Amino acid sequence: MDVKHIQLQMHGDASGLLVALEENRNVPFDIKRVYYLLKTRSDAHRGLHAHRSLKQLAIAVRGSMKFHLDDGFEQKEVVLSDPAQGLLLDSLIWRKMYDFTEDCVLMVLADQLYDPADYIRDYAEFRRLAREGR
Ligand code: T46
Repeated sequence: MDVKHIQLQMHGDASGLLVALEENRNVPFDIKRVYYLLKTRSDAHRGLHAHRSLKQLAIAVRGSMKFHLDDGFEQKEVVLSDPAQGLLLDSLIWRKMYDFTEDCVLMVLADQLYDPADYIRDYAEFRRLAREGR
């Protein structure tokens, strides 16, 4: 599976660091929505779904967490722990998020507004759609 990371530029001076996110520049889509997950329990398993068409970029701006990604053929574990590294989450990728550190803040940029109809929550349906797409 081709897992795409985006390396973000850290602008730093003696007083601290800054990372800028710009649509269709370092973020490869129109940014329609931003949300973040925080205070996630370390034993929580979130996600457990795929999206029909949503594209997203996830950044652990603080702390660390893991993604289990599945494209219907292969599975991969990805650790996010670097605020200068974005993980591109394409459509039709089943994801589970887990192992959040207590301080973790996971920020996600999305190319669409929130739409519950875009979620695929049944793994068998996801796998069928993912395999039909190839
Ligand atoms: C994803 C992973 C990485 C909203 O009202 N608006 C929103 O934009 C979102 C994302 C969620 N919600 C509500 C819906 C639920 O009542 O927030 C609650 C928690 O959402 P959910 O259970 O979908 O959260 P996660 O952490 O399982 O998944 C989220 C995103 O939903 C999903 O698109 O890819 O983070």
